[in-house]
Amino acid sequence: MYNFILYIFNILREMLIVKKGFRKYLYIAMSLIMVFTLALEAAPFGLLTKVFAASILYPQFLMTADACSEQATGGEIRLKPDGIDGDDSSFWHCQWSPAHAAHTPGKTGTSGSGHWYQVDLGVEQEITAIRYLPRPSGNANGNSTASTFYVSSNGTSWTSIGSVSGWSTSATTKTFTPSTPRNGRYVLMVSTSPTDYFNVAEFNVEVTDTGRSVIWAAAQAAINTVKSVTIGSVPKTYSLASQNTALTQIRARCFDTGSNETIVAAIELIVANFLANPNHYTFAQLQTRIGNVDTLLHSYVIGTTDGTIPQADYDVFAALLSAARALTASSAPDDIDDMCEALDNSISAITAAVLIVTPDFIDGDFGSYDLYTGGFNPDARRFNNLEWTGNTGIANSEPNPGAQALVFEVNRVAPHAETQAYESLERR
Ligand SMILES: [Ca+2]
Repeated sequence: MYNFILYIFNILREMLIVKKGFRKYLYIAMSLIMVFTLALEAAPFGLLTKVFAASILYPQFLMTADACSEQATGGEIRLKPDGIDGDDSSFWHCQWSPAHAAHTPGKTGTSGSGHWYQVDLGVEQEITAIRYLPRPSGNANGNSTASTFYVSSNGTSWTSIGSVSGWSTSATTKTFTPSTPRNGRYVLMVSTSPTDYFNVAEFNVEVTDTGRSVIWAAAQAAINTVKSVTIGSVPKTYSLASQNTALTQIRARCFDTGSNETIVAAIELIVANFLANPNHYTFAQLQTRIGNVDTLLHSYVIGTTDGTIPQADYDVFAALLSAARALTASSAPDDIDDMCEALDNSISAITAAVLIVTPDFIDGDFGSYDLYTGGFNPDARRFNNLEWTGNTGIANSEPNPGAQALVFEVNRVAPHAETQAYESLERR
């Protein structure tokens, strides 16, 4: 950018090559300016390059936030990280309930008083601007209209880089630009008006672009991937601890020195390692499941009558148990996961395989009954009023409500065209 401007400037100067009168003095003046600008740009200053260097938004995921207080209890929780989460609708707010001990606490190391919000960039940057977005419209309590900005290299010694006043309370982003870019790792905003409250929906810092955007973009994509998994304790989910470890590692790589390619590769490796290690069942959990299924299966007799399990079904479950017992503690974690899931599924499958040859409501035993958990027993609908005698609360001649949760016993009294003979009812 700087060289291009200088190039254009030189062309214009050469166009004034006729050296007499006003043009002569203009030529001399432009030549002097060129010499001056070249001197400014000469090593080690490079001042013009800095002036023309592009600013870039510093990633919020590399920041940590601190503040004078936060609203951490009650119906509305407004925490410090809410100001750097990229979400305009969430916001940090100084504590208001119970009332803040001192509503103008000030910031140690700065003059004056006022609620404050600060971010740690993790590493020193050349700060070119600070953006402040107050809480969403509808309630402007604590929307700062005047404030002073500071930078620090250590978080304790602060240097003022300017103040603003007269900002509107509207829920729009305001930008503070220091007179010159300022170096700092910590950026502090002390609100001086209003004095009762302060909030921050989004706090952003613009810095001089030093060519790290490729790394930041890769890190952001990596963070999105790591955050996209399901957190839990069962297989194919990931532990919260491993997710947090991966996120910490990704952020740490962003501060590494080295080529962009090397750092991006390291970030991608972190993601790959994280994804390759979801939760697994332990071998002990497999053993427990084997014991449970074995006990259940052998609680039934192999047979063809009520309450028995057919030989073919038994063989299937016995084969599953045999395969499960063949696994060892050093078997592939995925194999142990799959077997645990298969054993879990077999619990309901074994129960379903147990024979019910005679429905309870036609077994001649009034002490047994069918329970349909769906709200009514569909088999009860198969009998018309006259045929229904199962419910002890309904006399033979009274209408059948038609939707029974319990069917105790059904006795056929008279045929009906729409009635299916109970003898032909299939086992459910
Ligand atoms: Ca927010």
